[in-house]
Amino acid sequence: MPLVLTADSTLETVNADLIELAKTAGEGRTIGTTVVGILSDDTEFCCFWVGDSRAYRITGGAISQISRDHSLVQELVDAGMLEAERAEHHPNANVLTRAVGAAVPLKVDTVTGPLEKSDIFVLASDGLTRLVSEDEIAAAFSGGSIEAAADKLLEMALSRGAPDNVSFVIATVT
Ligand SMILES: [Mn+2]
Repeated sequence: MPLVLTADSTLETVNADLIELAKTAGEGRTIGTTVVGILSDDTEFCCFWVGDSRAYRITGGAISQISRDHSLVQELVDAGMLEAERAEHHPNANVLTRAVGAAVPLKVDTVTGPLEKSDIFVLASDGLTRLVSEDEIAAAFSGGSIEAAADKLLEMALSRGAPDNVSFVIATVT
C-alpha cells in the first residue's frame, strides 16, 4: 500500500508553508519539525516518517522499531562508526539529516508490512524515545489496558525530567 495521496500532499503543503514562514523569521532561518504516521487497510500497514520521530510495532508481545531515524547518529551507526547503544548519549544526538520544513522536495520514507489482529503501534516524538527504551515501551503493554500503558509511558518520561515535549499516539488493531 503506497503512501496515500492525501497524506503525501498534506505533508508537501506543510513543508512549503514552514519554508515560507522561516523566510519571515530572518535570513538563513529554518523552522523544521518531524512527523510519523501510520495508514492501514485490512491487511497491511504503511508507516511514513521524516526526522527522528519513531514508530514501534508490538506484535505477539515482541516490539520492533519500524521507522529508521533520519539523524546523524543513525548514519554513524549504519556506517559502523558508532555503537547503537551509545547513539542516544552522543553529543550530536539531536542533529537531524531530514526534517519537514528543511528542503523541497520533501523526502518521506515509508515502510509497509502485514497487519495482524491485536497489533499495537506506538508513534512517538524523541521527547519519549530518548527517555524510555524500546524494552520499557514493550513492558508497559504487558498485562494491562492500553490506557494504563499510556499512563505508564507518560509517568516514565515525566519522572525522568522530560526536558523535551513528550508526544505519542497508540493505535491498536481490533
Ligand atoms: Mn523533540
